[in-house]
Amino acid sequence: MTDESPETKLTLSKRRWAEQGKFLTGKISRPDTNRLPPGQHLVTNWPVLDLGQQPLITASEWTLQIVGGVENPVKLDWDAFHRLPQSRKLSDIHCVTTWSRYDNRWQGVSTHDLLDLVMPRPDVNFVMLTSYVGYTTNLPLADFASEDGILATAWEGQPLTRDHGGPMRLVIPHLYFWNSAKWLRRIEFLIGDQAGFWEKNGYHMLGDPWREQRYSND
Ligand SMILES: Nc1nc2c(c(=O)[nH]1)N[C@H]1C(S)=C(S)[C@@H](COP(=O)(O)O)O[C@H]1N2
Ligand SMILES: [Mo]
Repeated sequence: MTDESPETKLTLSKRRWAEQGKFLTGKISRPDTNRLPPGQHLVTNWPVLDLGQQPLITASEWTLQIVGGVENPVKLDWDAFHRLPQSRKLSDIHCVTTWSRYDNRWQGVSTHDLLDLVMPRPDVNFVMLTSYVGYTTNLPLADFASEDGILATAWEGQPLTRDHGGPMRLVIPHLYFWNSAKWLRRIEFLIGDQAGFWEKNGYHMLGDPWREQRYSND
């Protein structure tokens, strides 16, 4: 038989993503030297920081919506999210208010595996994250795709507590922690950068702790 089986749009998209995705993911990870970024001090507790409103979202009402420039936009409920590959990551937290916390054990879905599911289009280069209660934060797609990036549902073997963003939060450990949206509900894939909540209010558009990118004019 010389007849080619018809390729579905999704198959073609997956092939293209496989080509493009390998250039995107895994390039950014924490440095081996200077583990503590400049101007930071270590804490052993885990402070709670947010704008004060901590939404109560049960697993049964929780959803994660993926929108914007992707081949496969999805809305995942709790069960669908847990059918995705589950990963573990070990990473440090660096908050712009100068505390850092080493060796946090996370479980959840790696941002890499989420990208493999939704397949951003080739021209997408930024993401906007939106939480329940409206908090937003923006970051480059390449940083979202870092090998340490995880959509975390557990910390130190326990379900993520409500005050730390449970049932699910983002963790992008190589950027200041304001980029790691708690109670994450929506990820939008964008062409071009847009400012999220703190980025509109004076924080840096990226927030690299090793370059002390705290404020927008730094
Ligand atoms: N939804 C939401 N996510 C958020 C915030 C927030 O106010 N709302 N604050 C950010 C900031 S500035 C920090 S330092 C971390 C704090 O996370 P923690 O309370 O688990 O330490 O959450 C980030 N994610
Ligand atoms: Mo922060």
